[in-house]
Amino acid sequence: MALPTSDGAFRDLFHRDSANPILTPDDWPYPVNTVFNPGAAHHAGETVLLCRIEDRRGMSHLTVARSPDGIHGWRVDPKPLLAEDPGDATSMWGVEDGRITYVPELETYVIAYTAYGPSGPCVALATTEDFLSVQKLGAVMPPEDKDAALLPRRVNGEFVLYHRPVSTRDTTRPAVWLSRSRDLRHWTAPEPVLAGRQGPWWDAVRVGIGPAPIETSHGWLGVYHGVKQMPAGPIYRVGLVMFDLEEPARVIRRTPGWVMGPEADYETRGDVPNVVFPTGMLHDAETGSLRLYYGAGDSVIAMATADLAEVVDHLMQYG
Ligand code: BMA
Repeated sequence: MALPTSDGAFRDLFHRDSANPILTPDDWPYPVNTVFNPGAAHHAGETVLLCRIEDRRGMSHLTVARSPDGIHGWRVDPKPLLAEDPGDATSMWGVEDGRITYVPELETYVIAYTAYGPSGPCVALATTEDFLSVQKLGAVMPPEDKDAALLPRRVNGEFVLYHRPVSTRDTTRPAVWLSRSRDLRHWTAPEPVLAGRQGPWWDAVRVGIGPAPIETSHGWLGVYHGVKQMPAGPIYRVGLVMFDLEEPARVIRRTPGWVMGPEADYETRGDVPNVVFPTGMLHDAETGSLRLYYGAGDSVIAMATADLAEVVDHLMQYG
């Protein structure tokens, strides 16, 4: 449902698929608690989702699901692609929220995920060519840091990783920063990119990057989550941002309002009610459509489509 306003900020750009939720715990070949926050990729003519599963101990792992059209006919792997490592302090409590980027230069997919251990969540990377096996690069940012996504190519000779460190001075308002690297292993000190707005704003409490941003002629199109704290709990919604193509730390456009928020019943209930948490975005160059994959209520996976040109037009009206 659109909520029209004078500035168009709430325009209905994203359309929920009628098959939503497209993946739930009932689709899993083994017992799980919840299925959410998937990374997305085109691979071998199919859509691959790298789904976060919370098991019945409370720990998370990442498992692959494949579908011919990205909506129906999912085939779920019988075991995880990435899981907790009891011998590794950074991931002994599991792995969460993998965002996938295909990097043509490396001819590989890079998975940026949250490794979780006693020191807190931190950003880790792994690569895969086939979604059957992975090469782990391990933790690349110290805790507490999460919500990382890599750009698909170097900018001025360096790979660029958005991530969300928590400052020890202001632990209540985590924000998006970025780091740069020539080899995906050694990263520069974080540079601030995007902070929550203050007071009553829908994204005042925290913001984090969603899926890996997509390159457009106007800039890098990013989707982010923003949180508002209500007496009944937090509300996670979705906003749009455009980063400068040559200077991806520079925000050139940002929607004032959210473009998607929890409305459907599968978004307003669940283990964490009122959460729409986008982690996968695929662009179909032939049709110009975008598919946004997201966790709903931290319990199931849903998808919404949009038209890339419409999304960019909408975003470009805001300074
Ligand atoms: C964030 C992350 C996500 C989760 C979201 C809503 O901080 O932990 O994994 O989906 O909160 O609970």
